[in-house]
Amino acid sequence: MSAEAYDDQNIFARILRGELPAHKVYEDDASIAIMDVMPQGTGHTLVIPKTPSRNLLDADPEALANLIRSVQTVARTVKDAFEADGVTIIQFNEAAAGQSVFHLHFHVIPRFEGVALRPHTGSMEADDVLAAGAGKIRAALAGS
Ligand code: DGP
Repeated sequence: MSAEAYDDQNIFARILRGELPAHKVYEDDASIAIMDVMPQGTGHTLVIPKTPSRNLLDADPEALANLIRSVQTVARTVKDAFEADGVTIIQFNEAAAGQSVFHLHFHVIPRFEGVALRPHTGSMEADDVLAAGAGKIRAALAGS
């Protein structure tokens, strides 16, 4: 397999197939959003397309266009849900750039004045904290 091939055994592909659990907060025809288990900040959410691609570089442009709409929806929702001052969007392409799961995804991270991001792929968050955050996002989506 070449370094740039898509491997359908990656963690997000398995979550999309329902083979692994996740705190899912959003779903539409093209994407899901789940809580990141190693959050860089409160409410760190991942938006993941259902269409397989390794990252942005090999993604179908139409799928990307659909995905960015979901990213905007989730960004607006998490900003409201956590009463954040801003939202950081991050997306890594290949290991050299910091990518560790090779299925395209966007990081959506609520930001608060004076609060720095925690390290990328740092420590695992407690499951009850993730569940509570997911509940807030679902409630905000239901109210929007
Ligand atoms: P990256 O590929 O570098 O953009 O980061 C992948 C992110 O995915 C990282 O923030 C940690 C997170 N992550 C890794 N494994 C899992 C998992 O099994 N479930 C969830 N929800 N997130 C994961």
